[in-house]
Amino acid sequence: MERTVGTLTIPYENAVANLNWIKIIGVGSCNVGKTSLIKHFCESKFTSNYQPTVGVDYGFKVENINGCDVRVNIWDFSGSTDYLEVRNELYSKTNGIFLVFDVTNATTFDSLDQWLREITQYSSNSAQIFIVGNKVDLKHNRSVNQNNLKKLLQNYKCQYFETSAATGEGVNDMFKAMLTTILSVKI
Ligand SMILES: Nc1nc2c(ncn2[C@@H]2O[C@H](COP(=O)(O)OP(=O)(O)O)[C@@H](O)[C@H]2O)c(=O)[nH]1
Ligand SMILES: [Mg+2]
Repeated sequence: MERTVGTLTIPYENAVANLNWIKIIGVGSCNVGKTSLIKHFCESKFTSNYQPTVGVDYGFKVENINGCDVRVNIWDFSGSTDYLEVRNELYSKTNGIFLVFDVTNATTFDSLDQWLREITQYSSNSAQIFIVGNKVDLKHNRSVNQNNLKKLLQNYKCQYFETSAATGEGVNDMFKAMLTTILSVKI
């Protein structure tokens, strides 16, 4: 449709109202790949240079899920406990949380319990929680015990996804499943 530069064909309020706004946050220990997963989903990028997130990282994307346009706002919380106050603030009004561990680093898996306690304390009950085992491309270095993983998933009744931000394996599937679940609860 023709339009003059700087003007919208429909009022701004209507354009924005047509988009469902969704807030997703990524949590988990440092270095597990939260920023990389967001970058992959929002910008189809991957970098192997590690740049620790200071405080918070942000990405957004407009996605069409089952005929519904959604603007997804994704926040990457720093895994460092120094930023506890920032994280607690940002937990508010969250629709979905992806809790990431690194399948090659059992310590990051062991800390999931503590993260789940923090999540249940600070986020709203309606927030959908997904657990993500990232770095599955490093097949030979897997070190997380599968039985412990099964037990954790049974305890918390969360959906589980395996991803590689390096190859992209499972990344879009994970975010799309999150969005579909969030929309089905929201609408
Ligand atoms: N091999 C591999 N490396 C990854 C993957 N995801 C992230 N990384 C690397 O792990 C490091 C930490 O990633 P980053 O996204 O900054 O982690 P964050 O601290 O959780 O945000 C970086 O060097 C990434 O390149 C992955 O799926 N596979
Ligand atoms: Mg980060």
